[in-house]
Amino acid sequence: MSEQTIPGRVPVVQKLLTANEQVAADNREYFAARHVTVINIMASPGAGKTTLLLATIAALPELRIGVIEGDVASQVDADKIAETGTPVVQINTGGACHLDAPMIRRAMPELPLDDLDVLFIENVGNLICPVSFDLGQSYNVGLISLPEGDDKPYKYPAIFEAVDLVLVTKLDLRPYLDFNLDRFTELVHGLNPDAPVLCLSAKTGEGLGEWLRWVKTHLG
Ligand SMILES: Nc1nc2c(ncn2[C@@H]2O[C@H](COP(=O)(O)OP(=O)(O)OP(=O)(O)O)[C@@H](O)[C@H]2O)c(=O)[nH]1
Ligand SMILES: [Mg+2]
Ligand SMILES: [Zn+2]
Repeated sequence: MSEQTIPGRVPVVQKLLTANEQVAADNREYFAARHVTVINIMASPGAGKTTLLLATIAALPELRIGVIEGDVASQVDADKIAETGTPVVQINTGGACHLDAPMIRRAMPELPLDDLDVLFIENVGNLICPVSFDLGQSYNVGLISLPEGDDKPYKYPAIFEAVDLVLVTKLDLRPYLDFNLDRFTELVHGLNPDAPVLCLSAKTGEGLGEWLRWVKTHLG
């Protein structure tokens, strides 16, 4: 007998939290209790995530920053961050092409979370599945570098729908490439009308100020 056939009973179908969503919710609560703003950075391999983090750390000495580096293998990115004196944890996924909430939870005891203003998570370089795994972050930021082309919102719509901010990186390469910023911005806003699109070069510093302002105005 289905529940609908029992008089007086209203069937309620509730989405159960997946194991990842449950851990992500716990992570989010833990971060919020410590007033740590968590920014999850998603992009293709080589889009400029680590370079942007290094420029951000150098430009914001007044902020207490921590970093989680996600990579399939190696700790080369974490080593670069550690050289700046910034607390950093490397997560090696051992093959997985995204971070998940339990990985973040396991990294958390290695960071001085009570003493941080902001935690940047550099997700594994991948435009597809990182977006499907909530980590407990406060914000999602998507990076796209000029050499990748302005048609990426057509091909990877989910990431552009999920982000709170889009950063177009490697702006210094603009003279050599045919990336159409107006077309790209139009495509992004077709998917996500509220997401600001900022352009910058971590190499020259052009446009970096707007990103730094965005970070400062989104601290919890
Ligand atoms: N011209 C130019 N090159 C850049 C810029 N930002 C990063 N790069 C270069 O792009 C390459 C990749 O940069 P990373 O910061 O390592 O990129 P990533 O996204 O962290 O890469 P993965 O961690 O491997 O996914 C490096 O050779 C950087 O020097 C930029 O603003 N302009
Ligand atoms: Mg990197
Ligand atoms: Zn994946």
